[in-house]
Amino acid sequence: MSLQFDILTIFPGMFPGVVGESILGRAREKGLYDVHLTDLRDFAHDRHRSIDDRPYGGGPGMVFKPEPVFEAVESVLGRRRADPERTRRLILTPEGKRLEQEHVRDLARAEWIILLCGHYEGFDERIFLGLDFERVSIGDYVLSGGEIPALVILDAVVRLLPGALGHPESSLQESFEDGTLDHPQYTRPPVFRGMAVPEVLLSGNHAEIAEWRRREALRRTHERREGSPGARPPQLEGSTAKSLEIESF
Ligand code: 6GU
Repeated sequence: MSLQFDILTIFPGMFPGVVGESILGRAREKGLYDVHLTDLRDFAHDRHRSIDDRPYGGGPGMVFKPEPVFEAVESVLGRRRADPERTRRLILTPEGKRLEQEHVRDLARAEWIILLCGHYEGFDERIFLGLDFERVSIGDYVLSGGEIPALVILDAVVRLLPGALGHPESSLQESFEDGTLDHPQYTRPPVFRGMAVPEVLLSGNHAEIAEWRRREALRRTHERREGSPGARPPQLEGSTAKSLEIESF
């Protein structure tokens, strides 16, 4: 059963390049998912195809009008049947709940994901009141629109679909899946410009390698995520990451 994305945007041209390449491109060729784009301007009511207007009460910027957005959403909803339990409606806005890997895992279980991309100063509030959408942000910084966040969600979700990655374990061993960042990786040569690969990785001792990787992952998580909003505290199991010695080259 393939996952269907519907993306509602005023910039449909931003999507085909990203969707056609790399893991997203291969997964789409394999039929693991598909994307349907809807141009919000097709639902404008005037000959200038305007979808935004000045805010009541004054102030800078423009606001998405309710009529084109409601009609575009209703048109998309009318086009297919899906289990409502497995249908997710997301509005991309910096005021949304910050996206985390746990949320991505949950989205990967859906059969239909509708992404509505915002712009300007935001949406007329009646869009939130009248349409049942979750507000999602991809982090605490401001982007010029919801298209790149929609692509971020698409990428994060599709790579979790069974068959999207070369090795089924790949997505389980990486950052965030167990609440920690990934450990350092090395490949050949063993010494590059005076920097040596840590001895333990060349030892062939799988237990010691696993232990080293676990320790390094915890240390990175501690150093880079401790105290930052949204970080999950690493499981330090008897030692503190700070007291671990820095491996030198
Ligand atoms: Cl979802 N939209 C915009 N415009 N900016 C953002 C964002 C979304 N998430 C983080 N910054």
